[in-house]
Amino acid sequence: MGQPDTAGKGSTDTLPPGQRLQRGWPVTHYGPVPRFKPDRWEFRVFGATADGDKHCWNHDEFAALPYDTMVADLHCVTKFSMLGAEWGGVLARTILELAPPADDVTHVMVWAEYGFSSNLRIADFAEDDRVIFATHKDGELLTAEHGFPVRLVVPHLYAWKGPKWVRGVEYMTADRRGFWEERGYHNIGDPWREQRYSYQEEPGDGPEL
Ligand SMILES: Nc1nc2c(c(=O)[nH]1)N[C@H]1C(S)=C(S)[C@@H](COP(=O)(O)O)O[C@H]1N2
Ligand SMILES: [Mo]
Repeated sequence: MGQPDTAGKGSTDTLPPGQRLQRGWPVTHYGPVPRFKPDRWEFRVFGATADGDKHCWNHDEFAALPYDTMVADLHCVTKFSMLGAEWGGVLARTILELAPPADDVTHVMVWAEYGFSSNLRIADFAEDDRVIFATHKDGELLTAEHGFPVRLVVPHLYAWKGPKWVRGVEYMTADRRGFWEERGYHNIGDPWREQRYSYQEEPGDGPEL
């Protein structure tokens, strides 16, 4: 994982190479902002689960899951960074406990509204104890443009690895590229190693394009 090793320590107060500090919090995404429909919303964990079953939470159930906070920085591959936000929500670790993956799971695909997706190695999802399905930032509910009701934050990877408007997690026994990873961004996306583009990938970093 990235350098320096910041797991559990919150903001690094330093910028990864090539990044600049952004004042405020810009909105960056592809496509329209989805409208939240509470009666149809569910958060699904599916694919290679340990028990072979799908696990689903409706919005009330998801909101009742254990709530944690953590501090993390956000680094957009287009070179702006935001430091030191406090995110609140459900840790990836909690989801992994409630809906465990099968032993042979190597990657996850995080799915969002409109088919947006991002793939992560299981270690990137599970081993940094700050990976969080955030519902809040700095104590306030997320706004629609920033991903309400749930967005993923993966502090040690570029921000596209954290979909806004998350609807589910697919456990996978082999790697597959998500939305941006198919469209020219790096399969792993470590900002400390400036893994921005897929042409920088080395053998083993990702499936054939
Ligand atoms: N669903 C979805 N999530 C997304 C994106 C997107 O296009 N669609 N863009 C990503 C990118 S590139 C960035 S930098 C962050 C930006 O989050 P923000 O708009 O809250 O700053 O969202 C990420 N999550
Ligand atoms: Mo981004």
